[in-house]
Amino acid sequence: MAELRHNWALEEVEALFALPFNDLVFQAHTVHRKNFNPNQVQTSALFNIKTGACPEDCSYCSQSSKYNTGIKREKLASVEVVLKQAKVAKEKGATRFCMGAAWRNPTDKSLSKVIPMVEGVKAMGMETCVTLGMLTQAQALTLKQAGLDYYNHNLDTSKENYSNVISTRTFQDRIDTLEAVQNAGIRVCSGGIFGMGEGQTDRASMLRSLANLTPHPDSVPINLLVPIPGTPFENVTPLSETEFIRTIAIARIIMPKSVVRLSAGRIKMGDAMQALCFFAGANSIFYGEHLLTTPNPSTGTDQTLFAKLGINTNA
Ligand code: SAM
Ligand code: DTB
Ligand code: SF4
Repeated sequence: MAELRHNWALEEVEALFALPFNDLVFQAHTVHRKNFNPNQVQTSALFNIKTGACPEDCSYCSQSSKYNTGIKREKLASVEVVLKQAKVAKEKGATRFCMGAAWRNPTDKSLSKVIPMVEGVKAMGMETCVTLGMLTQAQALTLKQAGLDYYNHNLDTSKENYSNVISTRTFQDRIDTLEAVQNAGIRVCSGGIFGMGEGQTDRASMLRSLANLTPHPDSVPINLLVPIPGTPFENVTPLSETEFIRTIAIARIIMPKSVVRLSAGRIKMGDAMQALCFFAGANSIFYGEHLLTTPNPSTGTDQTLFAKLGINTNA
């Protein structure tokens, strides 16, 4: 079996994008089969533990304080509310519970309030994941001690396109946090958003940056932009379905052992589109009616789709 590579050249990733669709997807599916059960999809539930009023200016986000998106701001949820949500998610069949906060970075005080949430979810027998913005090395170690399994921190877009999307932090800031997370021994969940008006070279560059991390992220969320009214990206021309499937296929080929998550954007995708994403190598979804601030297919809808496709979840 081919070794895991961390030295992808941009031209090599661009050459994958240039392949005929059938050749690319066949190659991706072949890699997928060698490394995973192709009929198994992992399910993660998401819960927003702190909503809105974020000081960052990410042009895609409903929760940035810079844009008028009509979002209802909410302070950090209580441990009780979070654990109640986690219980519902577990009963519905989610195997991982991801908690998100609209922060640039947590203060040590706010982090101390997240710790019992991580401990509580873990005690329920689910995998734990949080996404809280930038972390210091000490904060990453605190989360590790609490038993955190995964930290989600997306590269979001290419280094070259970064300043067109976010001006309040740099691409390198993201890399620094990923390093702190990895040094602490927490598994890394990192991916990006596609369909923000970026070029194909940006898509190739971002996937390359992920694949050239050593080790590869354990989990790679591939988000299709959910256009949010009031944000600078509300009217961006949507990405074609075939181009999105290509991004999944290439993520699978260049990060053969990572779990690739078909993340935001599923609400607008039909059965055949999702089926092709799973065929191209996606083997995880966000499961449950809500993402952070936008809707996601219901668990019933997903169960019906999985039954049609003969897909098992690992619940
Ligand atoms: N504030 C933290 C951060 O930015 O890392 C954690 C929460 S943030 C909402 C988590 C991720 O959600 C972002 O990195 C981005 O990839 C994704 N996201 C946010 N808004 C989105 C949208 N409208 N469409 C698709 N993905 C989105
Ligand atoms: C990720 O890559 N996607 C999730 C999660 N990590 C935190 C977030 C998707 C957000 C979609 C828009 C919203 O619901 O606000
Ligand atoms: Fe804040 Fe995260 Fe939204 Fe950016 S993506 S505005 S950091 S919540």
